[in-house]
Amino acid sequence: MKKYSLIVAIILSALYTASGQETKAVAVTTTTCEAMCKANTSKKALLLQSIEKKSKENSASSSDGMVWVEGGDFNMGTEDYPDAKPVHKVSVKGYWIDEHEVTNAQFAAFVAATNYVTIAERPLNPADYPGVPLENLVPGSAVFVPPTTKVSLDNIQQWWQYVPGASWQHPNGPESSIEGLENNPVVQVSYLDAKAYAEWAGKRLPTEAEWEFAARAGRKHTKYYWGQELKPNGKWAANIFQGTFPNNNTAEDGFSDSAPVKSFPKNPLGIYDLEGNVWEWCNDLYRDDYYKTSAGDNPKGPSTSNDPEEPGVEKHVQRGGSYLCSDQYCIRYVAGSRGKGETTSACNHLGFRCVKDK
Ligand SMILES: [Ca+2]
Ligand SMILES: [Ca+2]
Repeated sequence: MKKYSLIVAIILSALYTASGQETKAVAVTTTTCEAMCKANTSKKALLLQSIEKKSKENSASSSDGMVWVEGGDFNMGTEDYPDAKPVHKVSVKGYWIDEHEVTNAQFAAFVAATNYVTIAERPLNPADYPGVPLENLVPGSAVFVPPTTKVSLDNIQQWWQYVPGASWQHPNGPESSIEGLENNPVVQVSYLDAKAYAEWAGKRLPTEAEWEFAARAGRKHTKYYWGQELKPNGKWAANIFQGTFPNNNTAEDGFSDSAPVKSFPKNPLGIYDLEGNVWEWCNDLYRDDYYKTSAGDNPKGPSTSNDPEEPGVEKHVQRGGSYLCSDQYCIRYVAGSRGKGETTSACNHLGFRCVKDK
């Protein structure tokens, strides 16, 4: 299982960093991680049971939490980003979509039912990490660790670290937990993990077109899905980043991390948090030039992936931006804009939601 080359770069750079949290991050060996994991086993089992119980209670007291989206035509994309143009006419068939991002409680129910192990929790294959000493190949994932001072925005390794032991149950590293976060979106899930959940739930991941159609919700084209203003009527419309990225998150919208789903207003279709909160995997492979040749009728993505920034790395589309996006940086909550990520990689601001056919 080859992880995102960013993660490889982070591991390698941490090896050669003499100070700070990066060194600490890779200093956790397999042995200590195993000991730590074993010590936490019973606590984990209890937590999973409790989360699964809450999930059952939630699903019993509501509908299945999906919204019907009537099919139709729309103009997809934006001229503001090279990989999101041209704006082109697309039609989609009707479909059901989760009204909110998949939560920790929902993912816990999946894991409890199937014993599924996410990619971030699996051993790393040394063949995928030439030059990295075996003791550093510890299961983990990418975690946002803000620098303490303002930094230039040209090197993401200043705020992304590979943290051994980070996983969906420990989103920010082994010391963190999802206890009390049952209704927050699950994170640290790769595309393959999200797909496995969707199949178990009798659903599927949305196509990129379905995701954008739901986000536009029949509204006229404006800069943001919610309108032309970043902060309509003085209120934040989605969980994004305020302050100075990446070191000073003022959390003016109430959340410096993910928010419980449905914390912000729903869109006209009754769907929550498409923009912001956590990035969402789509089923489509990512190509930067796909919109130039995309089919207009229910497009399902290209047959091959290509990201000129990382040729040869298979990526899938992500949409909506996250609690780490601001108008200063990332800004991919802007209507029609696109994101992408390596198929087996995860991080702590990336989740998903599902759709279902009629
Ligand atoms: Ca926020
Ligand atoms: Ca979202």
